Amino acid sequence: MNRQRGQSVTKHATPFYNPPVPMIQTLRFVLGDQLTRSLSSLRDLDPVQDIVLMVEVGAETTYVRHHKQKIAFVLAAMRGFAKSLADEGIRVDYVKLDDPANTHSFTGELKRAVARHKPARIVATEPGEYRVLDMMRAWSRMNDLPVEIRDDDRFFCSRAEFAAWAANRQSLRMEFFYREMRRKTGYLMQGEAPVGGAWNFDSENRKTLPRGHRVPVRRRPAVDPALRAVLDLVAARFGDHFGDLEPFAWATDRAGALAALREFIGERLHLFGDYQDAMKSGEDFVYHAVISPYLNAGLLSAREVCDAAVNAWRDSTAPLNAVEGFLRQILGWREFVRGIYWTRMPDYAATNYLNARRRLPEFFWSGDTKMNCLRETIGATRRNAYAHHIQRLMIAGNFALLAGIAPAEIEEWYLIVYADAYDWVELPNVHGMVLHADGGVLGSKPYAASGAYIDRMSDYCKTCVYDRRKRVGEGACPFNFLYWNFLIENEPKLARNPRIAMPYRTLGAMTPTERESLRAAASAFFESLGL
Ligand code: FAD
Ligand code: DLZ
Ligand code: SF4
Repeated sequence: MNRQRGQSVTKHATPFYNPPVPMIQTLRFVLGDQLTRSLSSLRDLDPVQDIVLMVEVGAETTYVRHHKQKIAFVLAAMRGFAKSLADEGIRVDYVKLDDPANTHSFTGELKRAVARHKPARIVATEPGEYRVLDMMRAWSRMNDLPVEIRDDDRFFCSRAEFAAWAANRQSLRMEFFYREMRRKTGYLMQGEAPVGGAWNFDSENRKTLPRGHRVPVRRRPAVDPALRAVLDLVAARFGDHFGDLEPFAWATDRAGALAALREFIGERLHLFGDYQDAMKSGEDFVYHAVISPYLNAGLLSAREVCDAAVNAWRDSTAPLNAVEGFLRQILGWREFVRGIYWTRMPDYAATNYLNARRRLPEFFWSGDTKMNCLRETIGATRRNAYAHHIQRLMIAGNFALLAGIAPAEIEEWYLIVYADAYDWVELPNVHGMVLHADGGVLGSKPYAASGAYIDRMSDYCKTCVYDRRKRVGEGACPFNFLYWNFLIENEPKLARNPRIAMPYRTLGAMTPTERESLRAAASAFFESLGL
């Protein structure tokens, strides 16, 4: 059969046309988080001579046991993207998860595809995980073919550019990197100076939600038949994974992702700055954008998101503190953590500066804990495969830091439970920002906080069985004694850090008996959790 240009190809285990006419020149392998039409590996695609390979494989769905919604999001988005390529007249060889011949690994499926199509070469875009880059590096030898691995230029800062910036710097601080990115892109700049005369409006951005304040309701996309099929597949195959599958929280195509971006810019961006650190019971999204899965999988580009935010400031629909605060997350933190990941891996993941060794408590999976802040955060995570930044950092992360949970245990949890989690972004955030396991490469101090911070930024403590004002004794908030116990346990490593000098001064003023009672409260707590 002579395949016409414009005919799409899906789910073939065996050669789908015979003989291949015309010869396949280039096999372009697109991964599940590379769903962007302008992807570097698709850029010079010739619809006549080239074929795009996309594969749903068991190894990726279960190398960690992802949240059900994460698997459904990635598979539905992959299928949608493959269809959009096919609609454009591009030939796509798409291997589905339930294909009986599926070998369930990237390498195995590439090998089968090479046998099917006999391409002259393979082109791919570099992956978001070191684990997969390692695989890709073996593909040329294994298939006896040239394999070109192209830069992933969906980021403002290339890996090489970050490495050059980082070289010879004593310490890598996000703030200085971010300023470079502002200068490079010209976002919110007036010549060499930042618009508004400051790089940062954080002092305006720490408000709590006023009593009775109603956050606009985030809309959920409708479930169409294609998504229904994926949801049913995930329910049947991954029913025992963490998290609720429905109601499903995510759009799975570019149109839906763009609608979500528009909704954020129109309805929430203006208060993003004010309430970016706020937490409230029952408010799973507050004023956050809720677009990270779309950005990371390629349904939205970082540039269009930043453009949209800056345009809202130009149109006076969002104030500078909101737009700068938002830009800093994408142009600053997102690019910075990626740079750290690729300049420091693979050694980065193996560090454990604070020698944290405890196991992850079971309640991180069940949500069954009396600590209201953690129950809220884990509950939201189960419902949506999402928690906002402050819940990730100051509730779940803070607990893991204070309790000395082993980095690998809590990193796996984050990689599993969030729909936006890929190693390049999850690992530096957890390993560096939360756990300080890198000894200060990513941040100058650990974000350790007691119950007072959580009480200030949320309403969680009001309905909690624990008393956030009590350090020890009956009903004392665990974040309090764990906080002081953490400072005591890590005194030799942290006491000289000028950024946490103040709590160490308070600790220094405590009597040995007070210190001992904090240690005893923490020990009893760990014992009660079997840690
Ligand atoms: P908003 O708060 O509205 O921010 C806008 C965008 O900025 C986000 O969509 C995201 O792309 C970017 N961003 C903000 N903060 C960061 C950051 N620290 N690092 C990288 N990008 C950032 N983000 C992920 O995309 N994947 C992860 O696996 C991930 N794991 C995290 C783990 C921990 C412990 C912490 C503290 C943060 C983690 N983040 C991760 C960063 C951040 O929490 C999420 O990007 C954010 O919550 C996504 O929701 P949003 O789109 O509503 O973000
Ligand atoms: C997360 C994920 C899942 C669940 N499944 C697939 C898949 O079946 N096929 C695929 O190409 N990608 C999947 N992904 C995303 C990959 O894990 C991701 O592309 C790599 O980790 C590199 O970042
Ligand atoms: Fe969390 Fe403590 Fe507040 Fe309870 S009292 S919600 S455990 S910080």
